[in-house]
Amino acid sequence: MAAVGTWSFSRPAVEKTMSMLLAGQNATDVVETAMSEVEDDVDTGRHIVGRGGYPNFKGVVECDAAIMEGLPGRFGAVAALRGIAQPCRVARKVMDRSPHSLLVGEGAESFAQELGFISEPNKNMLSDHTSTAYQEFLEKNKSVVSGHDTLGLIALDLSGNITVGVSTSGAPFKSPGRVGDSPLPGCGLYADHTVGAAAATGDGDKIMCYCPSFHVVQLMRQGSSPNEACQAVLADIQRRIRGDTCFEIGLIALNIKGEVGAASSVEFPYTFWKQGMGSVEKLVLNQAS
Ligand code: SD4
Repeated sequence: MAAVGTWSFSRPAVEKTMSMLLAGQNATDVVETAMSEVEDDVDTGRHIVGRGGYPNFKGVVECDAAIMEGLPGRFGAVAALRGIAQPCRVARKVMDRSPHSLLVGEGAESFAQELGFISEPNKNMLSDHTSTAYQEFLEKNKSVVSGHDTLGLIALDLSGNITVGVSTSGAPFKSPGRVGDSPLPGCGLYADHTVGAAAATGDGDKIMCYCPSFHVVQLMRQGSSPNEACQAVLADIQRRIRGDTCFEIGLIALNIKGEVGAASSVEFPYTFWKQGMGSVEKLVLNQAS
């Protein structure tokens, strides 16, 4: 059993994952529950996940989320979803209950409503912080918020099942309808039950051009450790952009032996737990000295 999550704000999700895995729950239930708690809490998501995420340039919160099990064909995602505080739960329903894999916008919202999700007015999706930031954005006519974040979470359960989930409100003050890397399989996340799983965070408009999560899992399949795989994928991106400053990207990976790895182009805290550890540990890559 093991779990890893992106950024410091994944700690409560990884702690929840730890306690649910120790109670014998399966990886998919654990990822869905742990992610949705962060999504619904305006304080733990760094204003970039679910309720309390930054809105688009028209002031409307639009979320992307996805979940992928290691078993073939087990993927569900939503994109540009409005009014639903826990998009990861809708992504799970897409995986389990829809003949499709990715639903967007109004169609995703209608699907959620049909399954009993309550669609909330946009004002309930904003927090005091994001309302103020949006007013500043309107007044200055430019974004006063920098950086990109996604909650990514990978869990490996007692039976060896591995599941990865991601959730984000996307780039702050983005164009309405903009979709990032997070809900795209192979880009924001990927899992294979014979190998392991990976997730990405950062500038999704760039990340989606490189399919880094699939690439990490492929390298692990060929024998790389999670850390070697993440580092090799980042090095490959850096080689392909030929010396330009690398866009913001962070990668996490977990293999089915419970080994963890990460790589990033920026300072990147992530949190990790493995069976035998008493508590969740925070690790930081590229920490500024
Ligand atoms: C995205 N990778 O939508 C995600 C999260 C993000 O600013 O970068 N938010 O591009």
